[in-house]
Amino acid sequence: MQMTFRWYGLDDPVTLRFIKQVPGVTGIVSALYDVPVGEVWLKESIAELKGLIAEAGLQFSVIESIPVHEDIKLGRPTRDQLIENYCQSIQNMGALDITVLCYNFMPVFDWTRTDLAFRLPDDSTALIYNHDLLAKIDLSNGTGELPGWATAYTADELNGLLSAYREVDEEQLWGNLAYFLERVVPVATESGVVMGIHPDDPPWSIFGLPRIIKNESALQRLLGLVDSPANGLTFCTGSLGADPDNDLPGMVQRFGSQGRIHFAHNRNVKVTPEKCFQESPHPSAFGSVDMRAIMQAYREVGFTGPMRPDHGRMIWGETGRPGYGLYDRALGATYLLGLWEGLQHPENNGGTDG
Ligand SMILES: [Mn+2]
Repeated sequence: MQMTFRWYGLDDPVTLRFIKQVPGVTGIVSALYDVPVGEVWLKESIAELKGLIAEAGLQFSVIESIPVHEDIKLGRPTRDQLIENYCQSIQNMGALDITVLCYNFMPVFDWTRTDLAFRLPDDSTALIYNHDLLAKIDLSNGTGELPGWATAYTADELNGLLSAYREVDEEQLWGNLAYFLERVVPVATESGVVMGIHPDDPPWSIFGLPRIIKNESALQRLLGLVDSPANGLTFCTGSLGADPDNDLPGMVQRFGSQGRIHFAHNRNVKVTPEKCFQESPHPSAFGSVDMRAIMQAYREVGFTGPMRPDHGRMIWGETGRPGYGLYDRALGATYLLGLWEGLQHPENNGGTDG
């Protein structure tokens, strides 16, 4: 297992130098944030980012994410050119030996929350989600009321997308995902890249939009769309863990032993009443996710891929990008590495890898 950390580029208040100081973190998860969705990620631009990361003594381990254009998810005729561009981006990352690609297939919005800075009794702040409150958000004037998405879409763009998706049900979305993967996965395989789909966050429909990557049977179906090792998962315990019916350690066992988990996102959520949750500190005791059992499962399947602490709270007065401060994520990385070390099989003789 390689411990990694997400970094948002030169604008990120959490610098590569700070990340390098977190014990045991050797890999970076990043992306090009200035390429319009659908355009090719140029090899030179990816190489420049890789160079910055290498200068800091870190490895560019994962691209999270190359966004999938809405026209691909909607199955519009323009998708073929967009898929061709996507393939070119994959070839470019593969040529630079960046071998893990995280992506998602969520219509319009990926992660959604109802408060990005909910104050907890200890004065830290966390992201929370309340399904009833979300349902009350008015999108008729655009995304202004949706935390984290205020400027993402104008009213016209959003209305256009929402009405286009009214014609796409879950089965059609599955069909459009299959169409995409049938074309992209062979290119990934040739390029030495493995793909990991990120589950839907939260793992249920929002605003009437179809959502399909939400539980074990969906993940199994996804793997069967193109039965190739390059077609795999980003296993996010925070996203899947919002639904208490998901057996997370069992899923790590079953998908990990098939060699299909390519990237691990470890995050804890405290699931409050149905379809409500609050992001909590990484250790098992603070949320509904049994992190020890999950790490045990990763140990048992011999997981060798990248892992990262996922969102953290804001603590110690830190300000910055919600969920992506330095301190709580660093505590998360240290906790996960501690579990990993403690769960080492005695016959492994104390090595830190494997
Ligand atoms: Mn995640």
